Amino acid sequence: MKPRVFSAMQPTSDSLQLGNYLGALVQWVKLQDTHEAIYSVVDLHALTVTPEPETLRRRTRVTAAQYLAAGVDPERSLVFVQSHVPEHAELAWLLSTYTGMGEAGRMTQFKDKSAKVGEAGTNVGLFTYPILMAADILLYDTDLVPVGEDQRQHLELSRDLAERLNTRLGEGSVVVPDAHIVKAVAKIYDLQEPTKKMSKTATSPKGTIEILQDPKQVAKNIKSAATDSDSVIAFDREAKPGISNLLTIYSALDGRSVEQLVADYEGKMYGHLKVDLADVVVEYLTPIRDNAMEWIESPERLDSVLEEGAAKARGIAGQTLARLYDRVGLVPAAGRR
Ligand code: ATP
Ligand code: LTN
Repeated sequence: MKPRVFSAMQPTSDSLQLGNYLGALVQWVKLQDTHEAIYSVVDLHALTVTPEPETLRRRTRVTAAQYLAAGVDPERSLVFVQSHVPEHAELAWLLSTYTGMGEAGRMTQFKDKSAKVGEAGTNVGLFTYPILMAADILLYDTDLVPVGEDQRQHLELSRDLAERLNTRLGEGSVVVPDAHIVKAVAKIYDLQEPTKKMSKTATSPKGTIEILQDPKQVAKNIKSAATDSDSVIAFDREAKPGISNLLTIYSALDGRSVEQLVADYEGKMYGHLKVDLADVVVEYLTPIRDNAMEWIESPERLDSVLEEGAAKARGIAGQTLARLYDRVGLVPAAGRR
């Protein structure tokens, strides 16, 4: 039997951004060759930012379309919407009773996001978000979770919870998952503020490269990326974050190593590199965007992939939840596996 991989993204935007793609999605596609893969659009997580209902529905489908367009193959992998598998919310409740207040309170993403919206705008769902994420992972006896660097702490919590369940409820309760974080692309930075991570929900759209964006805008954003005032093309994360980020993106898409790119651009100006990189990115994203549009324009085909994915996911999730409900001492419900 192949080891299992699980990962997910929130439908919080009308397009994924290049960091989602390079940090996570590229790995998702690769891992299909060696793993049994399960990928979800986590709409319940997205509720923590209280989206408009129609917006959330649209973004859920658009996010799934981008998984498929990027190369997630529904013949080999399961793709489904989190809320279609009710076991996620059920296991999250169980896990919340195994999570310490202090433990949950240490999550830096909660601290950052709640600081941004202020106490009045912060809901309890934002606080328990990492517990729902642990439920997503543990339901599928997941071995490997491909994510970007920002998810490392959440993954640690999932591992701690898994180990705790195995200690308290007996070995074999759940599989302890490993994070799969590819260092070179684990954190793609904002083009305008290259010390902050690129994000779908960034305040300045000029700092983001969106997968579904108009190619002209993509090129414009790259050409106006913030770089330092000297003009030597070199990789130095601390001293030259802007150009280093562009080199990282360039290398990931073009196949040349960062060292090779630095050698190839010796004596050239930042402008040269930006113009070339804009071409590379546009050329790379065009077929993905076209493919995503095809999926978006055939919602029945997309929904049928999601329906089949959810049915199969429920089969696995139901077994895990039944095992854990039994081990914690719940009386089995009639008709429940
Ligand atoms: P939001 O702005 O809604 O927080 P996001 O753009 O940060 O969204 P997520 O849905 O939180 O995206 O992340 C989906 C996946 O993409 C995760 O595995 C995450 O680690 C990865 N990821 C997100 N941003 C980056 C980035 N800038 N570089 C590398 N990986 C990233
Ligand atoms: N929190 C993740 C999204 C996410 C996830 C998961 C990732 C929810 N559940 C399970 C991997 C495995 C994020 O990227 N913000």
